[in-house]
Amino acid sequence: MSKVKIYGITTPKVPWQEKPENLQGAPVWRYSENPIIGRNPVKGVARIFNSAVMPYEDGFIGVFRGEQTNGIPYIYLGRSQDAIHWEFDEEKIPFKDEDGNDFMPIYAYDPRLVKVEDTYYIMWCQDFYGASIGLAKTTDFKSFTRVENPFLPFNRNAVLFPRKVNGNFLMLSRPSDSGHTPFGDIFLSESPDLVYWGKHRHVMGKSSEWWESVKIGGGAAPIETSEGWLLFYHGVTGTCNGFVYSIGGAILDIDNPSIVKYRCENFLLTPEEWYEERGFVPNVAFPCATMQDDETGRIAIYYGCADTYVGLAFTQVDEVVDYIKTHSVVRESDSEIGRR
Ligand code: BMA
Repeated sequence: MSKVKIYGITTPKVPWQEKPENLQGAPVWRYSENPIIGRNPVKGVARIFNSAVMPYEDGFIGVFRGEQTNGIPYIYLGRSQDAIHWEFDEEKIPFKDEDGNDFMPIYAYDPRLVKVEDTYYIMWCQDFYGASIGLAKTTDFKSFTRVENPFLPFNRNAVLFPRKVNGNFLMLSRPSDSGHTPFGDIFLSESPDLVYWGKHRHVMGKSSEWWESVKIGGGAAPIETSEGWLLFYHGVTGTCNGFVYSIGGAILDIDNPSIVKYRCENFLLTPEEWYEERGFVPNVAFPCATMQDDETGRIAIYYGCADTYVGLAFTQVDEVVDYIKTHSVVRESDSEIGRR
């Protein structure tokens, strides 16, 4: 039994490998058979990456960013019995509007999948006169209803919290620009009904640590723990050869998640393996989901690799929380309520 308690959806079937004995640095280690999804995974799709999964019925389900052979990204549904080997629908997810009419985005990428109460929500980046957030709901993974776009353009990296806090839905997002965005902090917004969003708060900014000195963005849905909301996010640095995306970790206050309690000054995982360093966009580790088991404290992190593959990494809640706390540097703009 782990010391740090995990709440919310947990599963003893979470994929797992023990920590390698020679692991250096942060207690996050890669699955030895990575990448778990290779190139040309389904007809008409050249690459799947930046995708989100969760337990469903007696197995697992996921929403996957598929780069079609015409280069346009879209979201595909996938199913698995072990959360490692996936089968994908050949058809894109068929979104409808609230009147039941087809309502397909022009493009769709970086989906997250979060269950709040009895409903599954998918949020992604799409065109709304510029890159912005799309939102849809389903209860059966057969019909998918889009609800109002939560935010104005430009915005990316939206992820809902897995439960309401103080009676409201909460969503993290990263306001951005129309291009590849050389800036960006994580913000929090609240809604009573998923239609009207407000009470916007600054959560945390890019930092003076070089690995996240250009921009940061929400990653996996925050995990509720006895220490606060455990957040795996991405941090970006700029080099003479372009951006490098790493995975970072922070813990947010449970009742006021715009307050950062701990924030790890070191990355938890940075591109090192061939499938992270080499691909359509080199040097990208981009977390979009986790699955966890409350009994053992095991956490599996699903992350996009080099905009080409899906990778799997593991950590244990006590170890990662301890590492984040031991290496925590929280600045004033992180620890305040985030309202100006
Ligand atoms: C971001 C998004 C991600 C992508 C990353 C690296 O702006 O487009 O989907 O993984 O860039 O290319």
